Amino acid sequence: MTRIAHLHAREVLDSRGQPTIEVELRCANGSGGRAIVPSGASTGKFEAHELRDGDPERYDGRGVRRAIAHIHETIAPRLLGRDPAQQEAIDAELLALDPTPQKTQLGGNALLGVSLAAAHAAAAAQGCELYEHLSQLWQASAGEARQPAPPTLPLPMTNMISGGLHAGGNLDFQDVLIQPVGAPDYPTALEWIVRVYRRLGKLLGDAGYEGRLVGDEGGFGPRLQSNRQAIEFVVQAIEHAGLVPGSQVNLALDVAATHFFADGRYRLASTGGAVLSAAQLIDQLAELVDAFPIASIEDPLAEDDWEGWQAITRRLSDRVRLVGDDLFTTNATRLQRGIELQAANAVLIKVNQIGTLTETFATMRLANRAGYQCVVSARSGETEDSTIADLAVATGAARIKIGSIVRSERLAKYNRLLRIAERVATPAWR
Ligand code: 2PG
Ligand code: MG
Repeated sequence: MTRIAHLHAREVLDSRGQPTIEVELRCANGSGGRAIVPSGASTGKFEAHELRDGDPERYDGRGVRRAIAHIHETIAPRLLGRDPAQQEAIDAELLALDPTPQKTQLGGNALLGVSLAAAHAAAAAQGCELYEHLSQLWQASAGEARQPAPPTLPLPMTNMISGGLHAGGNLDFQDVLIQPVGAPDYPTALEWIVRVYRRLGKLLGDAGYEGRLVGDEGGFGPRLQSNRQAIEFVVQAIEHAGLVPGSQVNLALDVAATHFFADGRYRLASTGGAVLSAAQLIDQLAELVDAFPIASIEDPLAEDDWEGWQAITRRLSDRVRLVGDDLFTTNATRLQRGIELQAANAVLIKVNQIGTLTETFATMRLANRAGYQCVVSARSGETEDSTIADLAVATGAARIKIGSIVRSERLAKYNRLLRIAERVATPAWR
């Protein structure tokens, strides 16, 4: 066992050139750990609060010096001398320091940086890989009631075409993604993804669309006619890659419907400005599921539209994973409500939506108990930090969503999984 001797936070930049927090934690035995906090663009309103300075003189008000001051002045004095491996105790201390529901006092970003850095430091102190340490924590957190799954490699769901708030184009849906479900192992899955991505770029270019400009997560951002056309291009790219759409590589959508929902209606720009009720949007999505090998739809409806969520779950849950992102915001209380209402059948897991590792585990445990699939996800604003790769492995999560396979903040995670795959070979999807 060792003790936390020093806690230091600094401002660094994320993949959009926005400031974020890096926390570095040093232990008495000389080991240490470091973590960087990600940041979303299409955020849900129930997410943990991202504390920004609001000073227009620096980074247009998006600096994070106040949150960093909270780490140095309020959090550090309470954590010095503690064992970094005591994750639950550390996170409980963080929550005691900021008991507000959305971590508005100290900032969810301040709490998360410290929570994750502690895990990194604890792994280093034990001389083990981060996923091994996280696996120990995960197993312990499950108690005796249920033996949690051993570490596995998650199936990547990878962004091919970007729309919504992540790209400058005209598509309403935020992502059209692929899932290489027929791949025998993670390295093969990754090669298939890259192959499809390359074929897609060529197809878009040949058709006169921009086949190289990419959105925030590296997916192509062409100005297409419709969401449907984006899906058609991706199916064609799978075929051109010599793979079978459906059995080898299927599709997933992140509709991110919250961002085009206003006054009880869904307002689609790319289909001639159609204004739809929830029932009409569900009809359109069901048509797409009938026409294409779509296996997963994230945020098909808005974050407050519980009735719409219930309706789509009744209609499609036997064929499609319905993933709650803005709906649940990795929050166990909201997920519990979803389980009771039978809304969705999968949950997106983003550590910065909730703010501590312990709370993330709690949400994932609840999901596992209720048979909801866990999809560990990056944010659109990311960095070289690859913690979520280890988290997905440690918890045996079914899927990981990192964005596309270009841009190094994404590849930090894909490449981390390649390293882990040398030691943990079992794919979560087979
Ligand atoms: C999402 C994420 C990642 P953001 O909606 O699932 O793709 O986007 O980080 O902007 O919320
Ligand atoms: Mg989403």
